[in-house]
Amino acid sequence: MSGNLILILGDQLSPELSSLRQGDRMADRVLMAEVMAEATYVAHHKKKIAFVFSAMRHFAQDLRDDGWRVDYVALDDPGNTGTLRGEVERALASGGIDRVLVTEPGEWRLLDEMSRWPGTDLIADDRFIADRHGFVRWAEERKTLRMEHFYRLMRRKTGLLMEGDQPAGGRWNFDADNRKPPAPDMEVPAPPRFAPDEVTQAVLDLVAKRFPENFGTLEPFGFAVTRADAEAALDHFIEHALPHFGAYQDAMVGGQPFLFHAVVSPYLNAGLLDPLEICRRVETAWQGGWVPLNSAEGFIRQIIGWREFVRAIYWWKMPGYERSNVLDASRPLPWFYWSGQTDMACVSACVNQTRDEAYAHHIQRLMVTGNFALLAGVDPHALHEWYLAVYADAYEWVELPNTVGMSQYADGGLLASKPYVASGAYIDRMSDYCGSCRFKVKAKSGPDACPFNLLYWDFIARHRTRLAGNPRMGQMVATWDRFSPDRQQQVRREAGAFLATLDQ
Ligand code: FAD
Ligand code: DLZ
Repeated sequence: MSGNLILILGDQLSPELSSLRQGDRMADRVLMAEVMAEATYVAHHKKKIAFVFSAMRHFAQDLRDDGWRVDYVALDDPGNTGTLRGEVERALASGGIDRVLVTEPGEWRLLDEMSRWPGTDLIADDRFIADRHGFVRWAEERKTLRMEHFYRLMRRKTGLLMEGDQPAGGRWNFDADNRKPPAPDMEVPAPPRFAPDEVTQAVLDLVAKRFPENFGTLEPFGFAVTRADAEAALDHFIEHALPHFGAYQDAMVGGQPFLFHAVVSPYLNAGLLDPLEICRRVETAWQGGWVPLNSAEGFIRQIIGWREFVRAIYWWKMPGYERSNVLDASRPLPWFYWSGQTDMACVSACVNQTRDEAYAHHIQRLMVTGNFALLAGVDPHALHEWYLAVYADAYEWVELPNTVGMSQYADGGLLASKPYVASGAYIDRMSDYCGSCRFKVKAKSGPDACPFNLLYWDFIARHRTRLAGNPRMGQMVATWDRFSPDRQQQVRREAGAFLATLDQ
């Protein structure tokens, strides 16, 4: 008897996956494979590899329990060829296979490769709300792209937080009520941690043995690796953290890596949770009076707005987007992005937390590590490889546009309407990092000046011509222009001296 081979990748762990929906439990075989090519195309954080392998192993068992015949190739299995192509060829060599079915992979490099595999059908990945082909038609009709316009379409398409054709509460966006600095007495709920079972423990041993030099602390390991546990994590978030999510979305507190964030991106991106289901549960919590509208709306916007928007841009602009560099930034990534050893307390805290948790929340990524790299002129491609490696939720379709577009302005403003740069004052307002820093956030120049202060004005000066033409940056350029020549020279000299220390 013959049938198809359904190849399922490490971020396709969804029972309703399009390839499974086309398959037949009786005739077809599922193939899942841990391969060195995927585990090493960037030097992933140890926790990320452990999360993906353990979630894959649990999902394979779920499929078996559901009546599928699953061939699972573990990394240490004798004969493992090391590549997805090699594993598919091995399966084909055993005979009885008509076609290979794969839901389209989330990264362009794999889609490009698989589109050249013989006998292979690539099936659209419909776990997203926006149709990426439809997005291109929509985008090409406009002069400028703004997420807010796209988001309104997604609200109308899903009906989330809608009252007829109008947004619930009379506004599309409640960010004016958000972005509060951390309150000194706020109580922060810890997200649940899941003790490793035997399957996860075997994976932890494997990762410790095979990837000893990779960045990151492997244990304690507390990620959910099953759908049931991912749902428990979501429930915990909705009950304990979501009510404060909106207000403190941009806050940063030393020793509190998660604050009121959901910490669901690894589960969502691997397929353990479904974006629309998450949003419907959040909407229900708002309807039940459990969650204020500013939190529910802010959260839903991240998922049906930003997450979908960056994915659509990725597929529209790939290949080529990964080499965007309109600001000609070329500095190598400073070593402290790996070691955490820098006197800048904010950068050190974010890198150390990243090392320990394979997690940082959005503002830590955007306004600390991203902001510093942009101000310092770090090569966006080197930074992209860092973000892709160090976070448990990182896949190129979501990481690359966030890094190259949103954080580094390397696409010239396609994704973000202005460069996300800020001086130390922003970090001081939104965090408690500066209190313990050896630099003085209030000092604008001199040996104790916060490097973000020096680099901010140096950045404005270096890119003055481009920024002067941006309506959201013109005021800062005008402020720089009003600095006395002596002050301008001092800032540039001190910024240059600081930047030189990065290259040593
Ligand atoms: P919450 O703050 O609780 O938000 C809820 C959900 O909204 C997230 O789980 C995520 O699915 C979605 N979301 C929020 N912001 C974004 C966004 N900008 N883009 C896409 N989805 C968003 N997110 C990833 O999933 N993978 C990445 O590799 C990734 N790389 C990033 C790199 C940079 C430089 C920046 C600035 C952001 C990046 N993000 C990435 C977006 C965001 O930082 C994470 O989605 C978020 O921190 C995940 O934590 P959370 O689940 O607690 O999110
Ligand atoms: C991230 C990852 C890792 C570390 N390992 C594997 C693997 O061994 N096998 C696999 O099928 N998938 C893995 N993944 C996820 C893939 O890299 C992901 O499917 C592609 O990057 C497409 O998004």
